[in-house]
Amino acid sequence: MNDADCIFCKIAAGQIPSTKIAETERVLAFRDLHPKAPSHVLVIPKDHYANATELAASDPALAGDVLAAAAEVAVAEGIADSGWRLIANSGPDSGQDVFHVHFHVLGGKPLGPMVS
Ligand code: DGP
Repeated sequence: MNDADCIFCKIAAGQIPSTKIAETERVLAFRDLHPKAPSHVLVIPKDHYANATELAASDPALAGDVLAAAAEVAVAEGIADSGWRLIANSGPDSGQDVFHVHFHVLGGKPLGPMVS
């Protein structure tokens, strides 16, 4: 599955450059263009799903692969022990900007409380 107008589909296909951290057949991790923490990596399924709701309903095994990849990224980034945050903005109220499901892996400093 692929959406011709989707920027993360283009990154997954190598049509737009990104700084890759990890890659499997179905999952890609790459640095966020506008990092909000010393370590800020986006983990995506290469297939196009609009948000976490759609991914979990359509392919829960792939959702698990994405979660496992996020944890591996945290280890690779050296933030697994100090602590890290996993965020998937999903839908209008969340402030989601890119409508290809992505999980933010954030860490490398005390992150403070979650926003309400
Ligand atoms: P969200 O608000 O949860 O949809 O976050 C989208 C994130 O995607 C945001 O932190 C910036 C990042 N982003 C947007 N366009 C690009 C891009 O072309 N390359 C990379 N590496 N990150 C991008």
